[in-house]
Amino acid sequence: MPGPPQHVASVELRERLRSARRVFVLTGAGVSAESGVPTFRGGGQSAVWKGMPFEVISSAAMVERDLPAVWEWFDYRRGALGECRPNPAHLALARWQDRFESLTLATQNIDGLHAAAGSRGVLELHGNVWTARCLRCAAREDLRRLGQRERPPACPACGDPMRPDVVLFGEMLPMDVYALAAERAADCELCFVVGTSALVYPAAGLPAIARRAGAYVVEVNPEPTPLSGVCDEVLQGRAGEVMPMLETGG
Ligand code: BJW
Repeated sequence: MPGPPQHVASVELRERLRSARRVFVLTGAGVSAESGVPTFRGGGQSAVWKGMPFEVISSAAMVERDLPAVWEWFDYRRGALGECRPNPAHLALARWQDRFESLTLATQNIDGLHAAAGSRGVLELHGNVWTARCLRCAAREDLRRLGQRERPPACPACGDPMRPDVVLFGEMLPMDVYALAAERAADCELCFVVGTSALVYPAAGLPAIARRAGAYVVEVNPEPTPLSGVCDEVLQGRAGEVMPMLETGG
C-alpha cells in the first residue's frame, strides 16, 4: 500500500530515478491540461458537445450513423488544439529520452503534443487527431497535408470516405501499438502514470502489468484515481510542476 499522497518524491523514488534503466510512462489528458487542452472527465463531470456526451459522439456507432457529425466534432477539436503548445511536463518527458537507457512513452492523448515537445517513437494508443484513415483501404493521410475541406475527405488512394484516425469507444486499439506498450510495461523497472483518470481500458491496465512484473509504480495526478491505492507512490500535483521537479532529484 502506498503512503499518503505526497508533493515531493520520496528518498526511495529519488534513488530509483538514479538507478533505473528501463522506464515506462503512461500519460493521459491531464498531461496536456496545462497546455489548455480540456480533459474528458473532471469534478464528476464528463465532456459534452452539442448536448451529446463524448462517449456518444466519440463512438464507433456514431461513425456508422453520422460520419459528418464525427468530422465536425474533430474539426472543432483540431481548431482548439491549433493554439496549444507543449508544457513543462511534455518537455521534461522529452528530455527523459536521454536520461534513461530505455524510455517508453505511451499516451492515450491524440493531440500530438508529446511529439511536438520532441519525444520520439511515442506509442499513441488512441490514435492521432491530425491523421485521417480511409474507411475502405485504411490508407492514412496527414490532415495538414491533405488540405481539402471536403467532409468526409476522399481518400487520395482509392477515393472512398476517410474518418479521423482515432480510437473511439467500442473500437480496437491498434494491436501492434498496444502489444508493444504491454511488452515494455512488463519489462520496466520504474513506471509513471501521469494525468489519467485510469478509467478507460485497456490503457488503464498497463500500470498493473508493470507492477505485476515487479516495477515501482508512481502516479502523478492532483486527484485520486482507482489506481492510487495500488501504486507504490502517489505524487499529488500537476504534471507541469511535478515532472520537471523529478528531473532535479525531486
Ligand atoms: C491532471 C492535471 C494536471 C487534470 N496534471 N493530471 C474493461 C472494463 C470495463 C470496460 C472496458 C474494459 N475493456 C474495454 C472496455 C470498454 C471501453 C472502456 O474502457 N470503457 C470504460 C469507460 C468503462 N474501452 C474501449 O472501448 C476501448 N477499446 C477496447 O477495449 O477494444 C478491445 C481491445 C482490448 C485490448 C487490446 C485491443 C483492443 C477503446 C477506448 C478508446 C477511448 N477513446 C477515447 C476517445 C478518443 C477520441 C476522442 O478524443 O474523442 O480516448 S475516450 C477518452 O478517455 C480518450 C482518452 O484517451 C481516454 C482516457 O481519458 P484520460 O486521458 O484518462 O482523461 P480523463 O479526462 O478521464 O482524466 C484526466 C485526468 O487528469 C484526471 O485524473 C485529472 O485529475 C487529471 N489531471 N489536470 C496532471 N495538470
